[in-house]
Amino acid sequence: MHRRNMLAAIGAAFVAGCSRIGESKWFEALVDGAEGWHRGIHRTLGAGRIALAPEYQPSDVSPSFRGNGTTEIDRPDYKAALASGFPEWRLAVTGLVDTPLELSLDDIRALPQRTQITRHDCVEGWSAIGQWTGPQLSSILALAGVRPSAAYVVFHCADILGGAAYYESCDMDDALHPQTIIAHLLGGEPLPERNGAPLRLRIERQLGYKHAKYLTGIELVASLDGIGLGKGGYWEDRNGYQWYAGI
Ligand SMILES: Nc1nc2c(c(=O)[nH]1)N[C@H]1C(S)=C(S)[C@@H](COP(=O)(O)O)O[C@H]1N2
Ligand SMILES: [Mo]
Repeated sequence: MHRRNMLAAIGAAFVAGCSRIGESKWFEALVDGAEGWHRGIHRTLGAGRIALAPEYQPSDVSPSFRGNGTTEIDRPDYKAALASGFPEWRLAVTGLVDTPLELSLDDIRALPQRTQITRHDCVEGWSAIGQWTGPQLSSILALAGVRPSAAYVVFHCADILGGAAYYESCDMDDALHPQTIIAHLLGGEPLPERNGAPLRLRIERQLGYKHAKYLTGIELVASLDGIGLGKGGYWEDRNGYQWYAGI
């Protein structure tokens, strides 16, 4: 059997088993989000759930982490917020959650933090290694309480490109992955504007365009229909980029 098919088969058996056991709220949430789950199984469930992206040493960090896509937001409100350290910036957590949240940067900094040195790969043909710090997305989702019907997390951004807001999305597998964090520090310093100040997603098993910058909201949804043009991300909608951009 082809390795990928074998993993899918193992994954399907695994999910069926867990579904019967229903041992935790998270498992129920994952298993009940059947649409997204089946899409997930189609790739590499089993290995995918536990595989970590490589992490590097401080000596491997690139001297400067270039910016790409939107690298500045030319709006007076954003510039003023940047200058004052974003005291009023909020990350809204909405959609299929028990408790919608409005998190300030202080709230984000008060959560348990993860620091990881990872390589960013952009489809345009460049890579950089950076040290990112922030809470795991799973901590934020646990605070909000994800409803069983949620299958995807949508990331809303503050920048508007050609009339449409940048956005991205992932399934619950990547959302709950330990290396999926909401970063507020790069190299121990607040994110520079070009890298997505004040908050950006790091989703380390996927390509650069999935790492949404300038985050304003996280929305839990059952389907990606009706979000943007329906393909799960700004570039997925426009250039036919893959929704699952595994590295
Ligand atoms: N909000 C937003 N996020 C974004 C983009 C963007 O234009 N806007 N570009 C994406 C692309 S294609 C890449 S490669 C990375 C670049 O991150 P960097 O600017 O920190 O290098 O951000 C991604 N996230
Ligand atoms: Mo990119």
